[in-house]
Amino acid sequence: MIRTTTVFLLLQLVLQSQALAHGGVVEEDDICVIKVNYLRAHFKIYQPRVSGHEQFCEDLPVASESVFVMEFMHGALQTMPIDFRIIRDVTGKGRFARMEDIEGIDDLDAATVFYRSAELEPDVYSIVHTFEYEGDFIGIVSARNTDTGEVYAAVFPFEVGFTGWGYWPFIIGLLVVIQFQYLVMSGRLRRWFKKASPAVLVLGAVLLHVPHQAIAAEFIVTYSTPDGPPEINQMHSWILHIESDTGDAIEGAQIEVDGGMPAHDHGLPTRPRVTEELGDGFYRLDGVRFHMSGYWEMVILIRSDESEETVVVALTL
Ligand SMILES: [Cu+2]
Repeated sequence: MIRTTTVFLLLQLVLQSQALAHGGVVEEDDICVIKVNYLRAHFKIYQPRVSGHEQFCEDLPVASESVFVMEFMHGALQTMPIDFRIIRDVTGKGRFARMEDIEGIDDLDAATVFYRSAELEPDVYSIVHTFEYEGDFIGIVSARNTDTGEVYAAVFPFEVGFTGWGYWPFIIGLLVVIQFQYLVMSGRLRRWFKKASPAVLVLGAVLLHVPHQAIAAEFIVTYSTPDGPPEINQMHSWILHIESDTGDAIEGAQIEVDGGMPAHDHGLPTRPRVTEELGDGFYRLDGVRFHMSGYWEMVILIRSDESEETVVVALTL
């Protein structure tokens, strides 16, 4: 009887904590979507210094450098200047804060921890903010329709220092204790230990070595990243090496680089360029940046005196 009551109370706690409404960011099919009025954008946050490529929807585990990325799903957002503000939650509304609550703040600037004034971005909007401390914050994204002057806004309350565990450790701990007590009392534990045979766990690890190489009919392109492996949102350089299929270094080639994520149907966030020919078939490619993890393709167009070829370099971040 006691057991039933405990479990019932705990269930109520769980249901309550999950019923809390979220703000302008919602999860749809495992991806986050931010709704700025009727306009939608993919939304994700990275904390590259602490959790690498892991993506967060709104709540962040620690106070650290955080990269907020919006990819527009609606073309109209490309023509609308967007500003981005992060404030401490001074509304007292927590998860339920709305635009009216933001408008009711006396001194918005005093509560603001980050502000980027309105700017146009072609297809990806990103900001970087380093949180100095944990707590409750509210993000406000506004987009202005330059024709009508109308302003659309999304308000999303979030927490920094969010463990995501809620009451779960407490609940699991209690259930373990209850179950253990039950087993001990019924004498089953001793019998179970006697029966259990030693289990051997074999972990198979397959290391896939993917050479940094793409092969076309005419040219073989290899690349290296002298500053270490590419990190999300980190501008970096590549050193390309181009040789013919017979192994001769290709010098004096014209190289153009494009690319993107085929699965997401978007291009590169930057326009990388070859800035220097280093000789012996080596070229420096500057301005490479990947703003999210996943499968990327770099499409490299190479023109030499003899031929012209497009080589696709695939990489997964
Ligand atoms: Cu993508």
